[in-house]
Amino acid sequence: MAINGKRVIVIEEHYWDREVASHFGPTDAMRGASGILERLYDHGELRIREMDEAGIDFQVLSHGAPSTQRMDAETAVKVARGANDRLREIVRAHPDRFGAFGALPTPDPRAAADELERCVTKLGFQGAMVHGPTNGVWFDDKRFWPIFERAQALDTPIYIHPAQPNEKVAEAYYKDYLKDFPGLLTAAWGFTVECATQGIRMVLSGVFDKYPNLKIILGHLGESIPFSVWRITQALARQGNRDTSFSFRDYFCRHFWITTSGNFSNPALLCCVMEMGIDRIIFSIDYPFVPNKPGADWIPTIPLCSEDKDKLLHGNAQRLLKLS
Ligand code: GRE
Ligand code: ZN
Repeated sequence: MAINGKRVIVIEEHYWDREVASHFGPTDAMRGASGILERLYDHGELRIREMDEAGIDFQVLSHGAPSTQRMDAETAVKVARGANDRLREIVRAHPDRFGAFGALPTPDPRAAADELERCVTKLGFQGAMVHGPTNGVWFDDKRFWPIFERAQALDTPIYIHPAQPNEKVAEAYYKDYLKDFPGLLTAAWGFTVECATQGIRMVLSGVFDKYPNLKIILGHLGESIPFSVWRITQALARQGNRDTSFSFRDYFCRHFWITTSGNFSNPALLCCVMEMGIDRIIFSIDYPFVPNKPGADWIPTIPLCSEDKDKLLHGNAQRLLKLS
């Protein structure tokens, strides 16, 4: 294992749980796409073989979108618990190769906070992942703050992953192109717009003033926020806004970590390094939606020194997720 002699830890690597998936409609993205479903449902052999072929040592597993954000409260609590128990067994079968981010039943925020604690303290997970708004409610809404309070108390990060945008957005923004380019709704753009909005709203909500040690992870090189952080910061501090000394940048660079999932671009990575610093950037693939090989092949081409590559490929993840 290892690439260029370096240990490789990746943290946005998806699987599907059959019970969670049984609650989705048949139109959800990637259903039936060739090779993807097989890999989402492979929790061992094929996955590990493809990790070995690419030189990936350790995957932190998480459910692929969508997840328990789109269920009623009672169902979400039951399904998340079961899925997390099964995820623990997947990790237990290969503890040297897998870690986990749990699913949270955010439709019942207090239960979600308790489930986060159970994931970390009882199941040994590294944190949790949430996929898109919860039944249309953005994650920065105060009703979800008990989850952030618990995350801070546990010193565990929450990974905010995109999900398919809501139907009104899809209709207004994307519909006429979806027949030819269904990817526009998801990874090409729809995911990015919604998840970047989520990240920006988190900063505006004041949740980081209430919980000053709260840690958030965004994938896909920060859902494009690093590219725009100067402009966002400047525009939110112009006259007419609440507070002309408000610094979006300070909150973003203090509370957010980003991963390279599905975004293996040197110019984009260097932009992120320049805006956020190398200590907040974690290599990831987004398997199986993105195959391992292009990510592994990218590594030798990254124009960073060896020490910074160590941080990117394992050091930052080890520190944030308390991994060895
Ligand atoms: C992803 O994680 O990249 C993803 C999903 C679900 C559908 C498409 C997709 O989780 O790219
Ligand atoms: Zn993903």
